[in-house]
Amino acid sequence: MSSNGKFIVIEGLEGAGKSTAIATVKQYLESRGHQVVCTREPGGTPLAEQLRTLVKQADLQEKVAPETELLLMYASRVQLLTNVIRPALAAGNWVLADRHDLSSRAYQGGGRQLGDSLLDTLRTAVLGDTRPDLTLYLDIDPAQGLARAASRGELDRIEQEQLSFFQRTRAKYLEIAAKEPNIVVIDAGQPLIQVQQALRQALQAAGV
Ligand code: T5A
Repeated sequence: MSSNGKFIVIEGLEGAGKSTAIATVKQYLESRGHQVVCTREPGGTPLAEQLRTLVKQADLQEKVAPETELLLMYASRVQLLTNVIRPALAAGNWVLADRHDLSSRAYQGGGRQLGDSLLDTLRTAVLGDTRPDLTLYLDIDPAQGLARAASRGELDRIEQEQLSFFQRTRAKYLEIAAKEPNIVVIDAGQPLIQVQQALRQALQAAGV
């Protein structure tokens, strides 16, 4: 927990509606007088954006090992935490993040089936005591989310994974959310207007 600004994260599978949710939450926070800094992961700094391009690249001529993928995500995250998130919180801004550490736990821990101990070691080393105050997880059936993502055009390397990968990822998201009280599950399969209402209710319930 930060004693200055607060750190809010939006999570979910591809096509869950994270970009749309960011706009809703940003407007809500700004209407309450908060200065909001938006981030995305992987990415959000010049080096981290290069890592994002690499990790999403679909036409690599080699297999990407799950551990490589995980380390690239955390390399990007260290840059963002160090150069953007911590300075913004310390300056009293609120940080609104499009994905953060929970994505690695769900995609690499659940989807890629990497062990908890590797994830826990990296999390401890990279995050320190910078943890989200609130995470809004947009839960969607993977087939529905991927259909939304596919309607926008070409799929990146991760989006080209089998449905079973996204089913494992979703199961991990839900498993973690059931255990951690600062993660709120929002049904993202509803019409947009209802998702937006659920987001505002979750923010109100959290006292934001
Ligand atoms: N990744 C990331 C990891 O594996 N590990 C990690 O640690 C991290 C940080 C990042 C990729 O990297 C992986 C996960 C990802 O594969 P990304 O671009 O950040 O990639 O994430 P995506 O999930 O691919 O982003 P998308 O843009 O696909 O998803 P969004 O933002 O959730 O979806 P959005 O808001 O653009 O909406 C998609 C479409 O659906 C419509 C929207 O209008 C849009 O057309 N829509 C709705 N339609 C009907 N009803 C609703 N309720 C709707 N909400 C949105």
